[in-house]
Amino acid sequence: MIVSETAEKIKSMEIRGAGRIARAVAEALRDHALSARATTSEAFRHEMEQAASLLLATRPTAVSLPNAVHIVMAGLEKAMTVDEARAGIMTRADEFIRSSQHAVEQIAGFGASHIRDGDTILTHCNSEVALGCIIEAHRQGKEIEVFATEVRPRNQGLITIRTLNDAGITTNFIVDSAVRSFINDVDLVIVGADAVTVNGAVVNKIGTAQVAHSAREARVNVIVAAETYKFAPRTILGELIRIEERPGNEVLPDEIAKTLPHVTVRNPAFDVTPAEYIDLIVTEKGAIPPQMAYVIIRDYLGWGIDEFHTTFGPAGFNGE
Ligand code: RI2
Repeated sequence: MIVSETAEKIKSMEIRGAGRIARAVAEALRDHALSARATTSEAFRHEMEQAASLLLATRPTAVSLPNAVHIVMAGLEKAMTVDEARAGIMTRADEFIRSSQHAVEQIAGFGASHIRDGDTILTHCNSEVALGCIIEAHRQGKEIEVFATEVRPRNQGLITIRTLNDAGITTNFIVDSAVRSFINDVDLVIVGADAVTVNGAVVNKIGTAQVAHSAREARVNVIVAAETYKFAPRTILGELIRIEERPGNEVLPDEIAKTLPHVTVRNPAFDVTPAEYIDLIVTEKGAIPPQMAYVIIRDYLGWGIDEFHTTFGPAGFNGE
């Protein structure tokens, strides 16, 4: 797929979910490298950087996006010729896609072991990795039941209940505001993540913080399923994750909004759940307490602070 097409689909959320976005970006950069016409390595690098900028500008919150760009673009390092640069990008993109898919499978295995026979699980939004854990537990023969939220305004809960239904898992579909009413029937909350900061806070679909708060009050454990490339290295430098605010007409149709001149619709797509509301983050490298997020950034993303400045400039890495 051409880069502008992928960028458009990410913006419109036709391609959505932090992991899927990351793989789509890697694929777009790979295809761009393959079709680039540049005849000098400088021109090739410039073309790739333009493509990367277009992709980085699509959605600001899921850190899997700039992380995937960073990982793939590192294929340009040390390349002397166009052929070497092209091969570098393509190899890194293929490796990223493969390891991302593998991570989803590994997390499913680790996450499933935290689900007991007879558990009722609540999930919010549509997370490939969180659902992977639930489906794997079911596949292992555990009797489980799920509560899935609707997820206003984009209704990603509909994708979740379709997936759970197709897997043959007994599921209760509830409106977002019913979480408090059912939390005492729930044994475990499992959600995904768009970003994990250095202090272990989790940025995920709007409403996750309320779910975690209810769970905390009811003494229900909260597990976050997140690949290591959803951890945000630049938060070490004090950079904050930008929360995407989407158009108001996703919440209230324009025809109604225009009759209400004193009303402004606010539509943040994500919120921040503090580390103390989270019991465990399950990554493909194993489960960690959220307070150990720094170790994941240091040991598995492996990026020193110097690298932020050399590869993308002081602030360019986050697409801002
Ligand atoms: P996986 C989604 O964002 C949801 O917030 C979900 O929890 C998160 O990405 C992670 O998804 P959106 O794209 O990578 O629906 O686990 O705004 O699939």
